[in-house]
Formats: sequence, structure tokens, C-alpha cells
Amino acid sequence: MPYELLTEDKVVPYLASLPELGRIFGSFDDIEVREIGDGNLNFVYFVTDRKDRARSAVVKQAVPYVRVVGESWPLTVERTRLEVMALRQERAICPQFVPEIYHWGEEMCVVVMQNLYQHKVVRGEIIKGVKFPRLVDHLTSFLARTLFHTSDFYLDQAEKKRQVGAYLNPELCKITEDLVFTDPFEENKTNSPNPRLGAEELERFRADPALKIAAAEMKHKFMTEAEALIHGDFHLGSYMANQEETYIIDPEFAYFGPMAFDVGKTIGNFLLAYLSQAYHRRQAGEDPRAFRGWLLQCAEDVWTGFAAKFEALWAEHMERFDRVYWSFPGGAEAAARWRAGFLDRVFHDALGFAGCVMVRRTLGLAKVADIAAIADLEARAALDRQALAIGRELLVQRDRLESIEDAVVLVLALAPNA
Ligand code: SR1
Ligand code: MG
Repeated sequence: MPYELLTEDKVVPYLASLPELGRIFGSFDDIEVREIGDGNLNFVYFVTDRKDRARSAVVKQAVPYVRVVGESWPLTVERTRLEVMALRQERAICPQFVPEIYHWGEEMCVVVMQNLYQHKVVRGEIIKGVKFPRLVDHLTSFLARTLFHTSDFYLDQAEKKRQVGAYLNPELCKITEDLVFTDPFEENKTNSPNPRLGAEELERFRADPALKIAAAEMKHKFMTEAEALIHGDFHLGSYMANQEETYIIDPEFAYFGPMAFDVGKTIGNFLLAYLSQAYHRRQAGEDPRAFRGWLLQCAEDVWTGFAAKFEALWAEHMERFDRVYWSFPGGAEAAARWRAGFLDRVFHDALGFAGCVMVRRTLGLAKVADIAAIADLEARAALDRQALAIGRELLVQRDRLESIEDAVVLVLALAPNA
């Protein structure tokens, strides 16, 4: 079937033509189709049997441009093929955290998958003040397992290089290189800062050599360190959860990059949520401290949980990289030192990436609703300033912060939990 843009009325006939969808939908005579309308890149439809909500699917189709901008920003539909590849590989490693794919239509660039109708997008729920007690445990298990099992610490040497080649994702990497690492650090037409942040204030923020060097260093790492298959867009909008389960969706930005990018993106997003809840909880008439404390704890636990789980996997499979280094008296201790040193480097890089994410989501294209959806621009500007200040310090001081606790102290100094 050659590429054709699906519209709501075409979704049901398309699904009905696929034999493999028969096991999901008994019949197609009473189906509701709803386009969710907030995809940055793609069209996404929820398709549900009105008589039985369990009979449902998500249909995602790539269009040959960036949806959020329009046809003036062309983008090949290759991203869906990479997303399907990543979903399959992640699901093979972590079946409990990744939705099942029912159908992949390469020519139509359509992927049909499990509808997580009992789960909600985490960002929207956190904005409303909902806690997810198991979220960080699940996120860190997913990160540790997927990153470890696609790294040189686990994969066969030739297989790793084959996978690096198979996952080259230059177009979506370029989006990240521009939108996360470049545009927010200069005056650029893609940026859309809160108008209450003055031009002089922004100029001062950008005319900071230490900030520029740090951003350039992080961008270089993103472009050159093919450590493991990273999700590439690992933020609160890419998790769907309820009180028991968590699913990770949307890996179209996946490629072999620095592990610290996914970890840092998560930390940065929890910090933005922490800042925003000083506003949202008060608007709801609540004392914000407990919920904000939970969000800050989440940011901290992302690092400690990831590091502990990754280290345990690595220690268990230490001989896979190369046994020669550890088979001597004292080898076990040397191996432990290497693991600690490696993870220390990932930690500092994760802080740098978290800083980039905070600056980007404050000034650049495609913000996060936590802060950007606050209609009171003065109230929002106070949070924007905190995000920029914390982002800057995380970037510039990343190598001086010895532990995640030190990073939390820094955050609390710039944005007290009051
Ligand atoms: C133009 S795409 C903008 C953003 O959408 C995705 O969710 C990524 O975060 C990307 O940077
Ligand atoms: Mg996404």
C-alpha cells in the first residue's frame, strides 16, 4: 500500500484490512477514532471498540514534515522505522515497560500498537499533583537494562558496531543538536521565551563564556559518544503510567549516544516539574512542599537508582567486555574501581545534560507544559528564571558537584522548597 495520509475516516478501513488486527478487534462495526492532537512530529489516533474498551489500539503515522511546525520544516518518514526497531529491541530487553506492536506498515509509515488506556501520560498527571510511587524504580530499571544490554559492556564487538550503523538517526539527532544544544544559547528564530523575560536579561544570560563552553562540550558528547542505544527523548511526556505500571513510549529519537543523555533528561524534567509545582499546588489551594519534596526526591533517585542497577548488571557480566583485566589477584577490586570511575563520569555528564534540557525547555522550541502553560506570565517568569539559573549552574559546575546530594543542595539554594 503506497504512502497515503491517514485521516480519521480512513483509520478504520485501514485497520480492517490488516489480518493481524483481527485478534485485537473482533469486529470493526462500532469503532471510535480520536486523534490526540498533541504530537510534535506525528499523527496519533486512539482507536477503541465502543462496546469493549479493552479492544483498542494506538495508530501512529509519520508525516513528511515536523507536525508542530508544518510543511515548511520537511522531515523524512524514516523516523517511524527507527522507532519500530527501537520499540522491538527495548521490549525484548524490558517487556514490562514497552508497549506491544501489533502491526508495522513500512510503506504507509504506520505503526499500530497496544493502547495503554489504563495508563496516563505522566507529565499531565504530575501537573495535576498525582504521585506515581513506582515510577522512578521502573524508569531506572528500564534505563539500566536497555543501556547496559546495548553497550560494549554486554554486546559482542561486531554486533555492537552493526547496531550503531543500523540506528544512525541523523535527522532527529540534528533536531536535538539544534533545539537542545544550539538555538537556546543564541538569539534564534526557533526560540520563544516568555515575553516577560527582558531582552537584556536574555542577552546577559547568553553572553556567558562558561555557559557557552559547557553547552558546546555537552553537544560534542551527544554527537560523538556512541555508548549505547539511548531513547533520545526520555522525558515525562514519554512515560505512561498508573499506580502499578509504567510504559516508555515514543523512541523515534533513538540512536547510539551517551547514556548520560537519557539519565540527565529525566533529572532535568523532574527539576522543571519541581519548580512548576510551587505555582500549581498553590493554585489548587495546597501547601506545595510535600509534593515538591517528592519530585526532588524523584530527581535524586533517578541517579542513585540508575547507578546502582547499572553497576549490578555490569558486575554480573564483567567478563563480557574483556576478562584479561580482572583475572589477577586484586582484579575484582580493580574492576569495581573501573565501574565506579565510569559511573562517576556518567553522573557529571548527566548533570550537564539536565542543565541543557532546563535551558532549552525554558527558551527554545517545544516547551514543557509544566511551566510554559502557566497563563500568568509574571508568575511563569519567576519559574523561568529559576530554571535558567539552575540549568546554568548544572552545566557550568557539573564536574565540581561531587554527588547527587550536592546537586540537590544547589537546586534548593536557587529554588527553596517553600
Ligand atoms: C520539532 S520536535 C520538538 C521536540 O519534540 C520531541 O518531543 C523532542 O523533544 C523534540 O526536541
Ligand atoms: Mg515524543
